[in-house]
Amino acid sequence: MNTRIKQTDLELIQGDITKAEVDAIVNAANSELIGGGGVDGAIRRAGGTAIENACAEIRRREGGCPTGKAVITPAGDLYAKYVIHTVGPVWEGGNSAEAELLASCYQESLRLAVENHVQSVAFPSISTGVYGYPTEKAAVVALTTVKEFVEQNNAAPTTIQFILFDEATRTCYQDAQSVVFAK
Ligand code: AR6
Repeated sequence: MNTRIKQTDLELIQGDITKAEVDAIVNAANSELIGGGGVDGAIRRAGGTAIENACAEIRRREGGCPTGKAVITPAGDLYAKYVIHTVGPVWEGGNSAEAELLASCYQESLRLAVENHVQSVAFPSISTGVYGYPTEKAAVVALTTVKEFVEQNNAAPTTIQFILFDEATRTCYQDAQSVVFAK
């Protein structure tokens, strides 16, 4: 399902983000930038050592990446040119600024995309795996934040994809899309 916001096509797709034919893919990383499971493991396996080498350099230089922030590295063997690593919040019940931190992940990732002249970017569903953020809530935050960013930034990427791994996640994002774009 596609939605157009100003110059940007917003696409919800079910699939594997490592296969995305875009300029940059976003990784749901951890603060240490040390390879984990889920989408992080898949991206690092498919991208090869260039990603780990660049993450190691950021660890040495900056100590990692705080929750809600993002860093950018090359994408090694992937089709994409860049991986934008962002660190989502761990779900702790909803009263620990999880929504603000999750929104910040999308904002900071898109800010880095613009800075690096990225025209097309693909996001996974950040925080809704190992980090336990309820997917129906995360989907509303994700789509609202992306919509607002595009409305406020003329240089926003012209294609923004959400690549959702399973059908349940895709359904949550489609439902959220109906709510967010009905406003
Ligand atoms: N393509 C697209 N989405 C995927 C893929 C894939 N290849 N593989 C998994 N997903 P998670 P988090 C979905 O756990 O909750 C890691 O260990 C998955 O089904 O990857 O932010 C990191 O190192 C889910 O919908 O990320 C961190 O320690 C979504 O991606 C921690 O997990 C996010 O699930 C981050 O946890």
